[in-house]
Amino acid sequence: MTKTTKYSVCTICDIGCQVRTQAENGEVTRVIAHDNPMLAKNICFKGVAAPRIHNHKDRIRKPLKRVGERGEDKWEEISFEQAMDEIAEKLKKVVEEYGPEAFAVSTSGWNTQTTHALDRRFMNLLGSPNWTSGVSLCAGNTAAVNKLTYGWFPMGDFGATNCIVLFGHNPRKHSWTPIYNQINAARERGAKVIVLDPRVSDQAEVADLHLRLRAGTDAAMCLGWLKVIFDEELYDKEFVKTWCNGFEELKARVDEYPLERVEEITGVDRDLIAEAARMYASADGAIIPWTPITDMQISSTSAIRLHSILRAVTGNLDVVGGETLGGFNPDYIPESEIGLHEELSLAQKAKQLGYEDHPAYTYRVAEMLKEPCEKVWGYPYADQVMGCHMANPTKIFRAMAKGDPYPVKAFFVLGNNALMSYPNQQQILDGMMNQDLIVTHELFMTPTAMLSDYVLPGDAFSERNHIADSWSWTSRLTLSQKVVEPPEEASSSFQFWTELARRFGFDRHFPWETLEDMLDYRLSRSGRTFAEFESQGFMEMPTPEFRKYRKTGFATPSGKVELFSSVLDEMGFDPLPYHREGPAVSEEYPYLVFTGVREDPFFQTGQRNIKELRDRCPLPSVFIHPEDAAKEGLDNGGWVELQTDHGKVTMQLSIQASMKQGHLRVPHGWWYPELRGQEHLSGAFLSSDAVLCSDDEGLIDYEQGIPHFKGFPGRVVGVEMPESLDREAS
Ligand SMILES: Nc1nc2c(c(=O)[nH]1)N[C@H]1C(S)=C(S)[C@@H](COP(=O)(O)OP(=O)(O)OC[C@H]3O[C@@H](n4cnc5c(=O)[nH]c(N)nc54)[C@H](O)[C@@H]3O)O[C@H]1N2
Ligand SMILES: Nc1nc2c(c(=O)[nH]1)N[C@H]1C(S)=C(S)[C@@H](COP(=O)(O)OP(=O)(O)OC[C@H]3O[C@@H](n4cnc5c(=O)[nH]c(N)nc54)[C@H](O)[C@@H]3O)O[C@H]1N2
Ligand code: SF4
Ligand SMILES: [Mo]
Repeated sequence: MTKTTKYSVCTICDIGCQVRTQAENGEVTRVIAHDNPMLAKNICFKGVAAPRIHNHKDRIRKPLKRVGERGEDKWEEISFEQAMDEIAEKLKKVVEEYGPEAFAVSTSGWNTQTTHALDRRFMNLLGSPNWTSGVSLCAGNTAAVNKLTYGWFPMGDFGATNCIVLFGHNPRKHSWTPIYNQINAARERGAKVIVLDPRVSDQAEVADLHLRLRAGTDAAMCLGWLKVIFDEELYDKEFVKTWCNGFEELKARVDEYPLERVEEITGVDRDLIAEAARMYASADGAIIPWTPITDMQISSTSAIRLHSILRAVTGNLDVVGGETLGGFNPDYIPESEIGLHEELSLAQKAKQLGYEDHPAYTYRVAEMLKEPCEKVWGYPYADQVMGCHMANPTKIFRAMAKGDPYPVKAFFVLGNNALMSYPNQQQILDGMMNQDLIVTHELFMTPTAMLSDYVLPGDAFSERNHIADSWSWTSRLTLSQKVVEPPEEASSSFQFWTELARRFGFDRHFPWETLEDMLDYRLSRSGRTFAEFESQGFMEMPTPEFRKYRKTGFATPSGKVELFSSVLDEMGFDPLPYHREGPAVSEEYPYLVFTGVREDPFFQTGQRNIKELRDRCPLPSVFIHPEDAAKEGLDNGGWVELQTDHGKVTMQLSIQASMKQGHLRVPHGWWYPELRGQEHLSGAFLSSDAVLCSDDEGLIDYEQGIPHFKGFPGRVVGVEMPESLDREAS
């Protein structure tokens, strides 16, 4: 028996813990804690279950070609060569007939980390701007919107901070474990923690202050904090005077939000709002870590900008214990360069879906920030978390379904369950049914894969070499080593894009034969190869430098922190942040529904087929407050339909005293792998939050076109248990 132990970056979820992976006789056997004591606690039970996932009997191991009707789930096995030849031929046909913009890609770098921006490179050479990702509802869009204000997406200095503000964000032992550990360590040092959450979340339970705001009112809350900070002169006057533009204009806007108004909007007592604002502003080093809550609401752009503005005016930018603007790691060629964004013509960039109406994270803004980005960060298309020049997903699905404003006819999905990962699931289905070519690169037969023409088997993190750089969010490089070969014909997304590129004659731009060649290339400026890197250690990070802006200015058009956004102004949007109310509850739909509260055993739409994990959470639940349940006459554990004016889902009811009255929680990502062959698309429409949430023009954030997942009107109605979900009977 030969036993191997290697360093890995776990990609079961997207925080990328550093762990170790063991294999015996060519099979992954265990994922264990890191041998560095600083990293040893960063592992959760999903990571421990990785061998169960990587060795699972249902993993796709051979390229599959559709033989039945689309979505019928009937396949024949073909060779990788044949699959790539046919895919290339069909994509060429779509491009000839409809133009390169008729080709769209949806992906999620966390799962297909071996892409190295070769998808963008291929698309840019071909002429298509229509790349999007699940990160458009997560840290990707936050990164792009942060750039509007100070040209970079910072990372909180958890190690030295004295105050942590969590807007909904709820890291815990089995959810974003490293951040949970860092918050705990800070708390033990005496740092204060402020939580803003309608529920009593895990973090709220142990917070110094808990503000139970109404869902979807984060922007108003931040405006209230600014009101206190300005009125009580708690801001960093010197920094504001020297480094910020538009202070007077912002102050006038903030004056429109006296605490009485903020109390009315958020439902939080004005004294508590003031206390929290003071605690944050007067801490010596305070952070507002990234949160997905403000990535998914009708005032998303304003709310994210308000976090940026709070960081800036309180003097927390690029200081010890505040928010660090790290910049690119000089030893690793960033995806921003590999993507070849300068190859795409301005005319094609302007066709990017979202460019006209909801441009905040599209090429339109990237072009406006090009010069300052190059000056400050060394790259014109400085991208972080892959989010800085994306197409708008809603617009892509509309173009796929309706040909509006032009047809999209070929759709590639890599490491993303696109059908269920954006709002308005019916439109996504309509769009997919209307394609000439769909290709999915996956580990498992997801509902999205079932709708494809070709399904290619992907590799998993134990089967590939990688150096993770958090998609340029931090400047840390972490080693992930291959410990076993991918099963049968499974292969990396690197291989997919290079093989496709060769079939399009882009060989010159895709000179790499192997993934290791690619890693050698990315390390080339440091004069090392991947083999040398892995022999030298498992992690590298440049020594942080602070207040770098004193040398370079900020990467914005004015070189300052733009409290008044010149970019938004130039595009005809409100240059100052505001609160916009989500759709109102009514007699018919009296509750505010929010999506989220991730379940511990699963990452997003994944792992429902992994027994060890599924047993921990067999079925999806709607959370409701006890008094609301009593009012509705509903019992704990009973079956309900959660209905909105957009759709309905079926789940169990979970009565929880921690819920805020008037609110309902719907989980994300439920489908039923065990119902394959029984229910259409394995029950993808039975319990998915994406069915409930609309993406109508009037209901999305103006600047980015982001849906309002945090507080849309709904109701619950008791129903019989759906037969197909009777787990006892099955
Ligand atoms: N409706 C709705 N949509 C949402 C959200 C929501 O709450 N509601 N949340 C948003 C958020 S926060 C995020 S981060 C995104 C997440 O979006 P994604 O990160 O794309 O997550 P999933 O959509 O679950 O798709 C992941 C797929 O990748 C596959 N996979 C896993 N590892 C690998 C691999 O190594 N290679 C390949 N090829 N495939 C792999 C899994 O089997 C799974 O099917 O979704 C966003 N979309
Ligand atoms: N086990 C596990 N861990 C995960 C994931 C997973 O799928 N499974 N996904 C990872 C990913 S990609 C992400 S994005 C994160 C998400 O994880 P978190 O950042 O923790 O976000 P959620 O779990 O969606 O919701 C957190 C809290 O937001 C509150 N909330 C709801 N609406 C609002 C609102 O309008 N305003 C405010 N202030 N609070 C609100 C909810 O009550 C909830 O307690 O988790 C990561 N960690
Ligand atoms: S939190 Fe768990 S699933 Fe996520 S990267 Fe870490 S070990 Fe893996
Ligand atoms: Mo996320």
